[in-house]
Amino acid sequence: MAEIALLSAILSGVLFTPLLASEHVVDQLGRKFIPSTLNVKVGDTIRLKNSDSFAHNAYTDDYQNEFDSGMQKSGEDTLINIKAKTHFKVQCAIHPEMLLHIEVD
Ligand SMILES: [Cu+2]
Repeated sequence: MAEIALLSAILSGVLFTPLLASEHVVDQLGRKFIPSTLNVKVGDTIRLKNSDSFAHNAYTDDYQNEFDSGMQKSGEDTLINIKAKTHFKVQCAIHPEMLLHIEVD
């Protein structure tokens, strides 16, 4: 019976999904998100780096993937956890020209 429960858990993706979750890296450099578009999956993480010599404050208005880095100093990393299947934008509160499109499959 334990084998059947394990097998059905694997088939339903309960155990499989975490193994497939991956981390994507996006840099903030020259007041740009690099890359500026990204395809990810629910459960993935985006590591947002800051290679500029000044601070950024990345955030999104998307309520399903709510995120606000606060003041992110030069050289610091911040993580975005992908929770919902949607297309959303990440912007910088300090530099309005910065735009990152994230498509969640
Ligand atoms: Cu910025």
